[in-house]
Amino acid sequence: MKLAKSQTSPDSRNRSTVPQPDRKSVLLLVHLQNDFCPGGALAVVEGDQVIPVANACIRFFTREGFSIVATRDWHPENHCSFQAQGGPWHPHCVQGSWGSQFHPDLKMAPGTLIVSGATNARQEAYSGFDGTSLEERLEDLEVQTLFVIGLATDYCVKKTVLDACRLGFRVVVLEDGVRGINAQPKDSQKALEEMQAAGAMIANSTDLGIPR
Ligand code: VGL
Ligand code: ZN
Repeated sequence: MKLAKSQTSPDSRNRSTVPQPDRKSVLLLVHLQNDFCPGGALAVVEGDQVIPVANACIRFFTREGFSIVATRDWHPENHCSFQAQGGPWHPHCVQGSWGSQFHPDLKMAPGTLIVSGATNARQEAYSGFDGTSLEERLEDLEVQTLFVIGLATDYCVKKTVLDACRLGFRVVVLEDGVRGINAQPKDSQKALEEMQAAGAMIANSTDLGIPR
């Protein structure tokens, strides 16, 4: 029997080209912390809108028994990233502060591995791999593919994804699950293009067949 063309929706066609999560995948949640959401010290416009996307992915990865890792920006209060020390940013994500806590609507799953970054006061660190055990932890889990959600697209998401590509991981950035600072209006778009040029795939959480 011949199938009518209309039986292949654009959505299902796209889905087949996006890697689907499996046992060797990890959901990587980058800096879903209060200070990067509206009301926070370094608020990203619509930063909180990625939380429901993250929650849908968390539910799916948890149900399937796949790994989840959450990075957090975790600065000592005298960090070189802050203006008082000559850095570019207002103080944010100071260890233990309200702003450093994960967004209250984030449904963090038990067993989520938390990786704290930028803990060395004298060193800026935007990538989750920089000065952390993230690479070793992913290797322990035999991870091949990273599905990435988080804040901010043009800083920590970008640097983390570029490192992951360089380290040989397959990387899928979920575009509906990231938002950027956009100090310059097109920074987030440029960041996505840079990540794609480095080998990352840009997809949508709806490409993963995750129920919403
Ligand atoms: C970030 C600026 C300063 C980020 C962290 O998470 O993208 N941006 N610290
Ligand atoms: Zn920071």
